[in-house]
Amino acid sequence: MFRKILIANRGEIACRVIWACKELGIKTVAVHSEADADSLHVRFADDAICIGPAQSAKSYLNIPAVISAAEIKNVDAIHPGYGFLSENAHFAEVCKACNITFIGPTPEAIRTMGDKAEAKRAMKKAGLPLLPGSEGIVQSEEDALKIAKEIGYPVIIKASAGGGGRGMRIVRNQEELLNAYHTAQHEAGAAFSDPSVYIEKYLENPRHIEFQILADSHGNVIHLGERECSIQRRHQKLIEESPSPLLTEEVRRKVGGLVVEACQTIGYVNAGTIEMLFDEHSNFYFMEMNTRVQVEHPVTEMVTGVDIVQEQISIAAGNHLRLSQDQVKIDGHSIECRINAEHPEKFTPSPGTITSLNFPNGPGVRVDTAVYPGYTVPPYYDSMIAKLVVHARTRDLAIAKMKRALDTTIIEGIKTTIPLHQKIMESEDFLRGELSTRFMENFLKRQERNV
Ligand code: MV4
Repeated sequence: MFRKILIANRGEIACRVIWACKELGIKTVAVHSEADADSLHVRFADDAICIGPAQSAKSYLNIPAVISAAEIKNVDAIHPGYGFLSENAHFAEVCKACNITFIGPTPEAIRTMGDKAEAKRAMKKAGLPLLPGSEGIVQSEEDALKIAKEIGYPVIIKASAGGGGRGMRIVRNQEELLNAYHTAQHEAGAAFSDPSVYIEKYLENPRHIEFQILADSHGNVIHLGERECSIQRRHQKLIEESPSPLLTEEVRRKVGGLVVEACQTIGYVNAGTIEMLFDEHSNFYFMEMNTRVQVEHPVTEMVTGVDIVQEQISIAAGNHLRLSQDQVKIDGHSIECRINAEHPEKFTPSPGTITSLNFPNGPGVRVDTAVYPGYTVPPYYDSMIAKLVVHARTRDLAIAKMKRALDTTIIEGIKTTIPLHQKIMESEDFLRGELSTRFMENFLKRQERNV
């Protein structure tokens, strides 16, 4: 096992990784920007080092600064968390060249999955179903017109270097296509310095369901079931749950088996998430693979009892998975609400000082956070300040517990998304488990009518 790990991240996920290291008996080194000197991850780590000014580009994204910190502190490995350098293939390569273990997949796997068109090609070859669409990137206007005509409208144009919904364009008829094609290319070029786009059939009302997998370096792969992530706004997830209210045990077993086989085929190692779209008939299609630990990993931990971050570390140290597929049992139901420092209606950031704070607790309640009373939420980073996670025997009981958890949370001094979550927990569609990617759109429309 490793002796000492550097955590190349901040906030709740840096704390989460430190929890795992402490339980595994591994020493930790925190890195922080000048704005984060008073952060909890700095307090909880055994050692800490400042790597630059507040701006992420000069600190948490600064590869030479992170690597220098790792060398100065003589660590064996780096855990990248999510965001920042976690899906940067070049960073994983630099770690390797410096004899530091990157806790994650190989640079090659990160690179393949980072190119969304390439990822689809690889996963199709490995046996996962795809939506009808272009094979790889669209090369010309003629190509775009021909593919769209073949698969039929509506279609969606996506940036190959994008992912998570940035730079997408829905096209409803041939007249709109070329305009959308050029706009999408332009946006992709500006945002990712890569104008490549691909086309696929647009599903009107799909569900976003993702499977968590774990793979060791000895060829063993397991899945930990799925997470339902359909409740999103501006392609930011708000609420996630596991299991999905839509999947039967039979479908879970079938899709789980397929994703495990696909990951075995491509030789994937470490934790990964297979994002799928499901239609109303439980047809499913591979969309993207995320090669990092995800924000919403706790709901999977709650229903399986598996510590995903500990497994990531153990796998990176060359150990075998600590459980087999038969030992994975999905027990009860878990829901996560992401609490953001935002105006709950306008969704604009609300940084500032937390003057009063109480988090819920009790059986089946987990809070992943890095804030404390008197903490000032800086304006430089993501606005998520806490994840409220509950676990209960059934979905209804989990919803009741989440309502109670939200009602007993106090965060004063800044605005948060708690009031929004409280309303969603009361909404008919949510209670019925009628979730789709249209959920928030419909919910917000109803809200407007009611005020
Ligand atoms: C789609 C889609 C419908 N058809 N792809 C991809 C990334 C995600 N953030 C949005 N994505 C979508 N891809 C096809 N072929 C619909 C969405 C989508 C969506 C997905 C999940 C949750 C909310 C969403 C809101 C709008 C669109």
